[in-house]
Amino acid sequence: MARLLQFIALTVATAVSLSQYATNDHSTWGTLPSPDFPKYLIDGPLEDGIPWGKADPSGDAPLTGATRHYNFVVTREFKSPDGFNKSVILINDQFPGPVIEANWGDMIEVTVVNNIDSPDEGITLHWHGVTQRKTPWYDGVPGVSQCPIAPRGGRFKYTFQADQYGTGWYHSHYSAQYDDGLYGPMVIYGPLQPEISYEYDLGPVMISDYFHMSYYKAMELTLGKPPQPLNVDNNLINGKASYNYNPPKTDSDSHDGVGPAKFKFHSGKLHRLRLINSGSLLNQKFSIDNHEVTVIANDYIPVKPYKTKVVTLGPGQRTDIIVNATGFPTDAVWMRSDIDLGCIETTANVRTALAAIYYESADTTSTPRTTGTTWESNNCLNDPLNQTVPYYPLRPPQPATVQTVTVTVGYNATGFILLFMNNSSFRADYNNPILLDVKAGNFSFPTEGNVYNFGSNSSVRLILNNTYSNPHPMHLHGHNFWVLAEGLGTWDGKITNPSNPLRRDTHNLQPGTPEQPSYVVLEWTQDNPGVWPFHCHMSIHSSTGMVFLAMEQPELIEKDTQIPMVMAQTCRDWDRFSSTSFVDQIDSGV
Ligand SMILES: *[C@@H]1O[C@H](CO)[C@@H](O)[C@H](O)[C@H]1NC(C)=O
Ligand SMILES: *[C@@H]1O[C@H](CO)[C@@H](O)[C@H](O)[C@H]1NC(C)=O
Ligand SMILES: *[C@@H]1O[C@H](CO)[C@@H](O)[C@H](O)[C@H]1NC(C)=O
Ligand SMILES: *[C@@H]1O[C@H](CO)[C@@H](O)[C@H](O)[C@H]1NC(C)=O
Ligand SMILES: *[C@@H]1O[C@H](CO)[C@@H](O)[C@H](O)[C@H]1NC(C)=O
Ligand SMILES: *[C@@H]1O[C@H](CO)[C@@H](O)[C@H](O)[C@H]1NC(C)=O
Ligand SMILES: *[C@@H]1O[C@H](CO)[C@@H](O)[C@H](O)[C@H]1NC(C)=O
Ligand SMILES: *[C@@H]1O[C@H](CO)[C@@H](O)[C@H](O)[C@H]1NC(C)=O
Ligand SMILES: *[C@@H]1O[C@H](CO)[C@@H](O)[C@H](O)[C@H]1NC(C)=O
Ligand SMILES: [Cu+2]
Repeated sequence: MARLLQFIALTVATAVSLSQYATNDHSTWGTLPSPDFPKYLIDGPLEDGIPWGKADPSGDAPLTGATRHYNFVVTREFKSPDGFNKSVILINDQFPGPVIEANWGDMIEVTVVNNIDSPDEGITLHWHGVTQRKTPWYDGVPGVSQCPIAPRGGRFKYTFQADQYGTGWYHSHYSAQYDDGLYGPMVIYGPLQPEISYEYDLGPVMISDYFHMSYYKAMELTLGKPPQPLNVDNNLINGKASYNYNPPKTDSDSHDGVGPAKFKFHSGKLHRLRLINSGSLLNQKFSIDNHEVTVIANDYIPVKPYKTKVVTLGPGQRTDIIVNATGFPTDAVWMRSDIDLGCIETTANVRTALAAIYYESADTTSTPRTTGTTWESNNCLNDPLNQTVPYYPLRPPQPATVQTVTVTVGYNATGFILLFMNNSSFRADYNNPILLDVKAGNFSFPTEGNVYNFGSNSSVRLILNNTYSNPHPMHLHGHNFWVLAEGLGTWDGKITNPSNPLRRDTHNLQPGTPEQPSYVVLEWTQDNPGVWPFHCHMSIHSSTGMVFLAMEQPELIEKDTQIPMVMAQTCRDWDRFSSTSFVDQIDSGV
């Protein structure tokens, strides 16, 4: 299965023929000078020199008392991020969206206004990896935790604690809408492993596979009879790429030489980069030519630092790295991310996302001439479980309940090819969020809600059995899970690093077959009452139903939590909108 893939040197035009406004509007991601993010945000007196004080780095978030306010106005505009003119979604006129910054323990308040009107569509924002403890209402999943925010001025304020620290992102959870650009990064400052230090924080590096067609069109093809495989048109870094096919493609609606994202390195200094796979489909292999990188965190979990040349990122995953700028002051090198096409039947016009890194004395109008490193496709897995060890150990308990769920591909009653979890393909009801039903004491969920009631069990162990020949970056809301084991066939019951297994919020499950399924064994503690989606983060897979809802401590949701007024108001607004406009829910809805 593993194949040795050689990088092909790509020709990239140096001429920049489109303005920043034409490609990314007001966004400055990927332009020089590189941002230098702070180590923490200062406001008010600092306890012990840092806002989170003496909080245990592996414990619950402290309460800093600070609130970070953001206003997001969401619109649709024609932009040409890679030279191709497309209707994309902007936040505050930016593609991709602006950063949300907070210190660990702060409150974050984001007021979202949906000004989309061409065509009218709802939106939600999900804060990937934030556990939303005590605020399950603000998880941002339509039909699960809320009704969509109605178009033409609908407004919703999300309020939640920055209860994790490190690198994250937010994105729409409405259909596959984030493919059109409704996403952005989150940086939450917090404790750093004592042996780690760095001089510069270059901030988020968002890597996105990218379609020139709209997400809606992509879903139409995916849900066609028969389904059409998708072609990935480009691979963006911080919303930028050149659109120079090799051989060049003549396309009446495209321009040459938009130019890649740019970053600055300072020779001899250590730089932190916050890698995010914000794409919808493909596994990415990230590297920096002629440089080794040190991995310090996966998702929101710090790990024992280790060196590598290539970082693997499935959609939804993040990896924080430290890079020593060991080159000469005049050097220019490529940062690159290769699509791993080894385990999925998608085609791609562009395999490699490129961004230019210029050392302090390099000519920033020149094009780097470096070549990439080689990597081996390991069946779309992340790094081996025994290599990635959480820095702050946490031992999983004996599980209170163990469940197996099997992923299959099949037909629904009207003959569409969909994905099934234990024989049931998920579909959301935008007008009837399950969490609000639970709060109202209504437990008669529709079958296609795929609600698994784990009740008051203190912990859940899940064996996910995959018979489908695609990888799945599996993501659980509301939790970091332990990854106890992974493999092909039947789990032998052995746990990797039993006293401190890998933890994160998204993990790649490898492809399987009906004869030899692949599996991953996950576990989490039930310390967060809510209704938490567990789903594949590839948008075509969650859109075709590869989702279940882990219902946790429903009796506590019913009795102990205060539901904000805005939840019912948002549903009333959505009901009014959807009663007068046809809502074309083309897919599972999430
Ligand atoms: C992009 O396409 C839209 C719709 O066809 C058009 O109105 C707009 O002028 C185009 N923009 C550019 C830069 O070509
Ligand atoms: C970074 O690289 C420089 C050489 O360019 C070296 O002198 C320095 O010791 C390295 N720093 C670390 C922390 O490895
Ligand atoms: C991890 O496991 C693999 C396969 O069992 C083994 O070859 C490798 O040496 C192990 N690595 C570590 C760091 O223990
Ligand atoms: C999935 O199906 C298997 C086999 O029928 C069953 O044992 C298991 O309980 C089901 N999982 C859930 C969460 O209901
Ligand atoms: C089958 O799936 C398609 C596509 O999601 C959907 O439009 C159709 O309503 C589904 N049919 C049934 C009977 O659920
Ligand atoms: C799914 O349905 C098939 C056919 O009815 C049945 O054989 C199989 O056991 C079911 N699988 C699960 C996991 O429930
Ligand atoms: C309970 O929820 C179901 C499914 O969402 C809905 O059809 C039903 O009308 C609800 N019942 C009540 C009494 O609200
Ligand atoms: C524990 O979870 C199982 C499903 O996995 C459920 O059937 C059972 O009722 C739960 N137990 C309690 C005490 O909630
Ligand atoms: C996993 O899926 C395969 C293929 O459908 C099935 O034979 C096997 O029983 C499943 N394993 C479990 C533990 O459900
Ligand atoms: Cu998947």
